Amino acid sequence: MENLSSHVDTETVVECLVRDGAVIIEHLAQAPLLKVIMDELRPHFDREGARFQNDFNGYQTLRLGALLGLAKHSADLIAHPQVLQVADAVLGPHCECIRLGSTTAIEIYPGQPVQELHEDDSFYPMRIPKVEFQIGAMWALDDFTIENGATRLVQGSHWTGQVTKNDEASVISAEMPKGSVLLYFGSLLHGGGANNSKHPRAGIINTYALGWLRQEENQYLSVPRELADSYPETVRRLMGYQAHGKYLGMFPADPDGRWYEA
Ligand SMILES: O=C(O)CCC(=O)C(=O)O
Repeated sequence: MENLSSHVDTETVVECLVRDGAVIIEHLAQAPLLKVIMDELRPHFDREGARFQNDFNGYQTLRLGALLGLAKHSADLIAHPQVLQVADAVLGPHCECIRLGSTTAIEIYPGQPVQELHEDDSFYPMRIPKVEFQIGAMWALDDFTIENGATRLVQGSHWTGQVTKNDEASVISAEMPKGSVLLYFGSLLHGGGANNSKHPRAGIINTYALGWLRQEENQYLSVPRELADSYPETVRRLMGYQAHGKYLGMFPADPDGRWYEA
């Protein structure tokens, strides 16, 4: 898997992603933005983060979902232009527009063992040859190291890739500096690493899916309408306030006026 610089062109990122199922772009977000987001998340993590603990998520891990309802500045990562360009390039040929799937903040504490390897898109009950349904963008809010639980993955294990699945021997760790983003296909085997350090490791995973698929998180019911309306148009469209093509999800206030064309 490649660790690319933030000056890389979209074509190169896509090439690596399609080949390996995952790719890192380093230093794409600046420290002040990450701090603001973490400050917004902190009270929610402390109040609610443990509610999501279970065998899969871990018992030494705090999690939060539906981030647009909790941390306004998470929108800057969700609608990061370089990430959206990659998502559009990969998913765009198979849909009219892409949509946000889920938004999850994950803080892995010391003592957390490895998470089971899994595919993020396994709730979709079928596959279409040569089509990836989803891309994940894992933002490092701290440096990600093998010691503190960097995301583990099986390079090439994606649906359109080459590697036989469940190959624990070929697991690699997505080590990356704070502010970097790991882009990976929804069908790629991956999971959180064990945190053997003395400090928590925080990250945010935003997923993007083909626009005609049901979104993993229901943005309409998770984010109050006034708050949704306060986001820039790109974010609102990603949330689903936009029909897919002329008919799917049509509604009177469609930003392209398609309700009246239907
Ligand atoms: O925290 C991580 O590094 C990955 C977490 C993950 O893949 C998940 O919870 O679905």
